[in-house]
Amino acid sequence: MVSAAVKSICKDIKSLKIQGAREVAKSAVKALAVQASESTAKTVESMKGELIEVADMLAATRPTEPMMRNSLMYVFSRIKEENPKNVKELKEIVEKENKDYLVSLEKSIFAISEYGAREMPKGGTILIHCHSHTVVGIMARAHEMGKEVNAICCETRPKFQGRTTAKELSQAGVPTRLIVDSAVKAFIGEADAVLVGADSIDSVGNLINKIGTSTIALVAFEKDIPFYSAAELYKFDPMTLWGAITKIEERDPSEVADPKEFDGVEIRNPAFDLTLAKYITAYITERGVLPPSSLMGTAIGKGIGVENPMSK
Ligand code: RUB
Repeated sequence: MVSAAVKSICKDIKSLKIQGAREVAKSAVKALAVQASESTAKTVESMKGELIEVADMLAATRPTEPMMRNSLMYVFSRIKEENPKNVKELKEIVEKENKDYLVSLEKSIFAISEYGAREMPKGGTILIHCHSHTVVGIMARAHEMGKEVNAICCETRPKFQGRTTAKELSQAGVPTRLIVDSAVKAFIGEADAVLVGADSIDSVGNLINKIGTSTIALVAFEKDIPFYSAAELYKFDPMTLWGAITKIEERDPSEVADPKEFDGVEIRNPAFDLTLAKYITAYITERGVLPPSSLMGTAIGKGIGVENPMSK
């Protein structure tokens, strides 16, 4: 039986109470640990079945989140390697993996913040879209290093995650301006770099991130302004190695406007869009600053996606 606490985590991910790919992944791994600890299953097989059901539920909450899927897959691969003999051992493995995963996430955001902060130009104006914990980490570290960066945040319709970024950066001491998304072209001339997060990266280095990212990349390209994406290697989607096309999550129309007030109008609400690799200067990862063409090789080097999921 799926635990009530797990259902509540799924609800919070779906509603964006938990947002940003890394927080989503972190909560998903925690949900597995909660399920394991609360499980009353009597056999290893039945408990594995419960964990698979929970993993499927979690993965369905946000279809454009490979970091969540990669992280869950990692826990399952550890279970397979450890080959628990009884339910107690299985519970201990899942709990340990949850703890180790949190430590590894802390290490990776520390490294990304360090690499990213070094990459930011001294005294630079950085244009930011949406809310990414990784981007905030880089900007806060750059500020700490004395790089005197300042930020222009797009508010990010329809859910305004950019306002969260603006508040967090301002609290961290970074001089910050907030603009509406449609003002990007009016302000891009003031920017020295664009910095966004990443939800998914495909096998040719294309980026899938919050809707509006690809328009900003085009505008930046036209003005020759460097465009960076801050991304853990777990954002790489190994399914794209085998021909899968990244599914773009379409969210409820009511996030955009009340459908009752728009009789006969189809309201569309895609959450993400795809930015071609050619518009991306570099990905800032825990293994360093990488051009899009090196991302896949480095992710595979980390053990992500080496096995064809269709092969038995
Ligand atoms: C958030 C978003 C972020 C990435 C990266 O979208 O697009 O740029 O998830 O975030 P949403 P992080 O608000 O729909 O989740 O760096 O925190 O992983």
